[in-house]
Amino acid sequence: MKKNLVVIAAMAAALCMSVTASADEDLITIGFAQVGHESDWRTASTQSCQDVFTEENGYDLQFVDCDNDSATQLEAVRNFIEQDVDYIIIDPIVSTGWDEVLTECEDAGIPVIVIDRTIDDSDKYAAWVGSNFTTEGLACGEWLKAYAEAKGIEEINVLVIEGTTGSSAAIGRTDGFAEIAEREGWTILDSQDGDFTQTGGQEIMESYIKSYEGQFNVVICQNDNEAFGAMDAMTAAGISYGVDGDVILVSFDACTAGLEYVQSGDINADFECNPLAAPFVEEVIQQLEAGETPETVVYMEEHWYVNEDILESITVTVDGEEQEQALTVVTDEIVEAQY
Ligand code: GYE
Repeated sequence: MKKNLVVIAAMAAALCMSVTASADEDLITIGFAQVGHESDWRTASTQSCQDVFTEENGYDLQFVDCDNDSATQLEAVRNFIEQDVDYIIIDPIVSTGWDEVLTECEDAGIPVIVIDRTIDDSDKYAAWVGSNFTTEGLACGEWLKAYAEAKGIEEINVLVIEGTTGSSAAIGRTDGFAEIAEREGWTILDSQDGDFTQTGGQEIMESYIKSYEGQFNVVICQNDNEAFGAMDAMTAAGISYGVDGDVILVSFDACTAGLEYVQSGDINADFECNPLAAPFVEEVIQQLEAGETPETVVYMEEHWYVNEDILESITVTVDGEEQEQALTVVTDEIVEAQY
């Protein structure tokens, strides 16, 4: 009797294992080489993928936080090839140095989907889902022009705190803004890398204050976390900023905390970059699964947020085409609904 029980238990265990194994085999395996954990934006981006690519939804997600290190990111992709995952998602820390490893993915027959930042030296991927960072930089410049006019501010002396050097997000935002600054004859006193972090933003702002105190009236931070650091540095130095301050403070991302500062008037304007790409990536994967050809370029929808109701919209010219977009005054509902 005892012996039989043991046999039954063993059979049950074997059955159970084979059920799990076949369920696992049905899952689509995805390797995701994420940039790191440098910002609120990044946390929201990671969460978006972890929410969508769950076992319940039919996925097995292998997640690697590359801690803003390009070598780690290349290694992560190569490990995914070795594991023979079904798809690889890459958010490229920097925009170059990709062709070799993407060729290896192609040779292994693993489709790559790029999200957020772009890869600029290879086209060996199935699709890209993200934002137009140059448009964001242009929008920031056009807004500043219209805002300064509305406020009667004639001289514009800017300090820029850039994002990670070599990332397409920093390149696009820098170039877009610089195009308007040049057209308008503004002075960009300095433009340095704050690495998209709060500490980076604070350190760069502290050194800017030492070098340029009294000479600047605009600070452009290329993400919210840098803006929080810059605010701390300016507060400590007794420099006022925001809607009632001496310095116009502008940011990108528009995550919850950033929007709270727009609402309180500490940040004048925040140009959204939408991190919730995973549902669109899933669509691409499902199309590939069905043997269909997905859209190769998918842009996220985003808003431009302000504190004051003095301008209605901004028009930017992207690749010779005019695009008008409304400015949105931040409300409690908007803050609550944001990531
Ligand atoms: O703006 C920043 C993050 O690549 C668009 O990376 C993204 C940027 C985002 O660290 O907060």
